[in-house]
Amino acid sequence: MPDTVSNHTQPRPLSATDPELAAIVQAEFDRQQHTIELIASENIVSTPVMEIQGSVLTNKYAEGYPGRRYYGGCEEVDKAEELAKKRAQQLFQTEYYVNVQAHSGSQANMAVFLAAGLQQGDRILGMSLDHGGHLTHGFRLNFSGLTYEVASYGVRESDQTIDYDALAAQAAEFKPKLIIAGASNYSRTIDFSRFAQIAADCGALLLVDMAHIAGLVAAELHPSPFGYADFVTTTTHKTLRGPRGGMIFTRALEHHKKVNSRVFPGIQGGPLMHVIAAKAAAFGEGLKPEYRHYMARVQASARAMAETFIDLGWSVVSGGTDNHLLSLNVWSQGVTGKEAEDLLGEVGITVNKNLIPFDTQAAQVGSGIRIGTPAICSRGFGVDEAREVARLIDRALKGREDANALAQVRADARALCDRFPIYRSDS
Ligand code: DSN
Repeated sequence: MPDTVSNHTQPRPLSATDPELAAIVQAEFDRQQHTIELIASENIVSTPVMEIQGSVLTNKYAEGYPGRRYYGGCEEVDKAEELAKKRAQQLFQTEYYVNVQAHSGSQANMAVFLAAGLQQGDRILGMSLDHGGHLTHGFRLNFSGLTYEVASYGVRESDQTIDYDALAAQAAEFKPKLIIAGASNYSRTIDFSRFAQIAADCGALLLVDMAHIAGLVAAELHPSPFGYADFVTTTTHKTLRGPRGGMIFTRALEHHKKVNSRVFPGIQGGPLMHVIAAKAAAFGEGLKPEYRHYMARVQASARAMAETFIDLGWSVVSGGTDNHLLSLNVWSQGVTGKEAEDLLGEVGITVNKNLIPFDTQAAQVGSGIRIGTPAICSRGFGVDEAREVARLIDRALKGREDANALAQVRADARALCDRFPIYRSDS
């Protein structure tokens, strides 16, 4: 039938327009509402961040940068992008230049590699994925590993922390053009001043990818990379509790100009203006004292979980945590990472399996699980609840052969979630 009169912008519930998708969204909401979310890179955004991403800003094309767009009608989205940039600088107390258009952390890093002038086959030095690094820091199947010649550094076997002396020797020998600091599964404080010295000594540029710890940096609970790094990248959806996306800071104006042109038109087209505005909203929330309290709770809760696991006889990689995550060596009690991930999923606790340093298991199995506290703390958990979650994990893994014990853990996990609902209508 020809569509001559209908106006599809008039509000109608999704359940009426697309019941199939409405059911998927509802089921995902129920999953998040009733499970304990411990994936360290996830979080639960505020209602303003959620609302802005679903706003009319999603309709706007705005290739280019504020004041220099390739489309008309960009006056309002220009203001949103400028606000995001200004708040980003305020949040990290920095005068570094900032690009808030990167669609993701991977694209932020790709733009930096291009802006740093790396040519195919040039050398980069990043943390090994097996030791807690990140795909875009040189993993052989990622663009970074496929394009550049990569050397990887790792942690010391004795204490499972970064071996800066070995790193310095490796950098002096390998002579990379770019050194990357930052990780996705490393629970200890990173010494950016040492990284900067090592980079200076071998003539490399320094990229700090602070994606995991950005919230701790903003809250001054982890030393800042600003003042040390040539480039700082981050995602905006992990500890920063914003929309999914990336962002790039640069110390030098020359690098900033290159980053801008490598992001657009280099690797991206139109920026996601609804996401950029939601980034501004998240950074605004990050500037409030409540956010600092939240991040302190995230850090204290991770510490409390690590202590509880150790008290219960488990081994924690590096013996504890300084940040928002810990890496639990489940193989220390005869459970593989995959078994633990699957088993915990069945009792309503979501984690991801991970390799631990010097792991002997295959990557798809792993000896560890990564546990992060940002999402549980966003729904209101604190140190007491975090300890309770550690005890639930302990009960599930140790009681894995006992269906009654597992059923009890599932009921207790659900009851804990019920005490801290997300997106309540009365909040
Ligand atoms: N994949 C992300 C993580 O889980 O840490 C990193 O980008």
